Amino acid sequence: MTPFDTIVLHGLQFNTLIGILPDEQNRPQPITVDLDLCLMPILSCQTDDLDQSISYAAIYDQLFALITKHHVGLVERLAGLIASTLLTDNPLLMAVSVSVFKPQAPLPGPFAKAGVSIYRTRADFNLRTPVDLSIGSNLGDRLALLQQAVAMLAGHPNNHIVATSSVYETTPVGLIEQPDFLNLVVRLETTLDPLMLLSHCQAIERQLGRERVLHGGPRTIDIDILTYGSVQTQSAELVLPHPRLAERDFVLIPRNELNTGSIQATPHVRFSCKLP
Ligand code: PH2
Ligand code: MG
Ligand code: MG
Repeated sequence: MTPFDTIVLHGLQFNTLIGILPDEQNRPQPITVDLDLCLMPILSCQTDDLDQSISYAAIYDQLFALITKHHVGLVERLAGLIASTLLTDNPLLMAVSVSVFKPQAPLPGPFAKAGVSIYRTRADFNLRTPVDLSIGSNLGDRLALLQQAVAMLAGHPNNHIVATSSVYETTPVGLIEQPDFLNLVVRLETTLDPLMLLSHCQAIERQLGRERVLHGGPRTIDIDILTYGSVQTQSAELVLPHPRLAERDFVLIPRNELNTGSIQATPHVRFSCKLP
């Protein structure tokens, strides 16, 4: 099952120059385009705010501009161009299926449909999204664990680390009868979609000995996605932006350091140092 919600635009009709036969070079012909636009789910779908979705009228305009501007030979090339343009111009679009049909394709006999169908993700076009992650540790060699987590994030071919905050020692928030944490915020660019990134973070947590015993209890490593571009999503797996982002000094202060370059002090945040 796809993890995405899909906006469907099927049977869009245009007239354009397309084809590789001499006959097709000067005579525009009809094409039909089907689009399935994959977005991160908003569980409740409880908003009329178009900022959280994609306007299909805007998509139509982008498609129209592209199809009337470019004269390509193969339907494959047109489908690829549509996929890359839509993914580039719409940061909330995680993946797209594009089908292009030529109802008047030059075939020797009758046919129902002739065309191509492709599925492409942001990673296919190396489109990077800025992401902030919060990492915390309060069991074991905390600093070494933070370092390893950052190295493992950087080791993924689809991730590029942009900046890391200082490491802060913080008093526990929530369950207070546990050791102090070391926390930092990592800013990266990724071509993974949010759920793939979440899986990668969870794989790192497992490899660094994370055991889920007590909810909110001590942990060797905890990696939380704070923001993924401007994406908003709510599902059983993932809520973005992180719902407690704005309440927690151990997130706000390192994140503020990345945004402003300066370090604030509060009672919850005791000392800071750079990752070795
Ligand atoms: N993580 C929690 C709960 N409380 N407190 C601090 N200081 N640092 C954390 O990373 C932290 C916490 C749940 O993930
Ligand atoms: Mg957490
Ligand atoms: Mg977590």
